Amino acid sequence: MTASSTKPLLNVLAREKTPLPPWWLMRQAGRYLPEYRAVRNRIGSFLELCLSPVLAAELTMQPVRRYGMDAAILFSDILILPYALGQALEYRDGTGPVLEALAGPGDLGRLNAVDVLSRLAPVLETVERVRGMLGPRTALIGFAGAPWTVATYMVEGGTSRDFHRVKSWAYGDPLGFARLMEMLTEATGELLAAQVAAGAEAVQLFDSWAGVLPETYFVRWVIRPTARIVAFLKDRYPRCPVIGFPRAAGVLYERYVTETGVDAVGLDPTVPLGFAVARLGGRAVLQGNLDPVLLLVGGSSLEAAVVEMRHSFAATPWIFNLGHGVLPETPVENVATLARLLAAPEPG
Ligand code: 1CP
Repeated sequence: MTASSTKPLLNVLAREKTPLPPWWLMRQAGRYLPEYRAVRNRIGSFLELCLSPVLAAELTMQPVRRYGMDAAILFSDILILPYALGQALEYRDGTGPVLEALAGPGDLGRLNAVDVLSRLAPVLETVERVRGMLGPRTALIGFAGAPWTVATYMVEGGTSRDFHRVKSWAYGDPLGFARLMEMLTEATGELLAAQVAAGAEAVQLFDSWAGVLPETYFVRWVIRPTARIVAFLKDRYPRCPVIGFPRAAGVLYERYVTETGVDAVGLDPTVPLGFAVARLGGRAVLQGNLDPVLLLVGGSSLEAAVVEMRHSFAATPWIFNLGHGVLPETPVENVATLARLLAAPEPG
């Protein structure tokens, strides 16, 4: 991959050296920003926000305007795909997303993959709008949930503690579950390709619940669908970098990186920096992995962690990020401090 662009994020994704680590934050748009809360309070429904291109583009730009991150990430949600497949979805304050749960293969008839992209036209319009709003140094990242993580929400009906419904289906009826996963794998590839066609310059696959599966099932439901999506995208857009985020995958990060073909890998906060550099850095660009609570706490703990990361990752292509999303309670001034720490020519 050859980038040499004006955008540091794309250069690092092509394994080029940059004077400073490029950075962005998962969930960089959201409740910690007063300007987000102002829009959110005005528009009652989160789903409506995701499907309003003018507002969603504005929300995508908010953190970039305030802090100058090296990337904007499309304002949308991973559950927009089940919604577009026809599954009832609601976001409730306090509880999070609530979906009309799929109990088994008999419920697959409720889903319709045929017109998914036309139902997601507003999301693609948001991508186009944001591309027209960004400066020459800022890259636009598109995203989707990885099939396993999206399936957990579709089968559990929301966030889960033990994943017993989705695991019971996946382990007990692998052929029936494969039909759901096939549908998600195809639709996710199409959605990401459409985002690239609309102007996304890199894409991230969020597999937030990758870490709950034993190895056999991790290979089947995390690695294989991801590898298929990466191959599909590379076939259509060979130069578009793919970032995979198999959160909490532990030592299985290594198989994920070797077997999926992702260009870059998002590290959760528990991945030791030495392990990441030695075992993953040769194969994939590293991204991560500050504990979001350190950003919330700020002060000397935040500074020490950033200094340690900059030293540990100095010799490897690396994108600074959190190891998971920004917490809503994070003080806005801590993010400004982080931006200053990352802009200092010497790590400290
Ligand atoms: O204002 C509100 O109440 C909505 C809060 C919110 C926001 C701002 C949700 C609900 N989603 C989002 C946006 C979002 N979600 C983005 C936008 C871009 C950005 O990062 O700034 C992205 C990339 C996501 C991805 C997402 N949604 C993930 C993967 C990342 C992760 O956090 O693990 C997941 C799991 C979701 C599902 C989701 N969406 C929203 C909630 C409350 C949840 C459930 C989270 C859970 O199960 O714990």
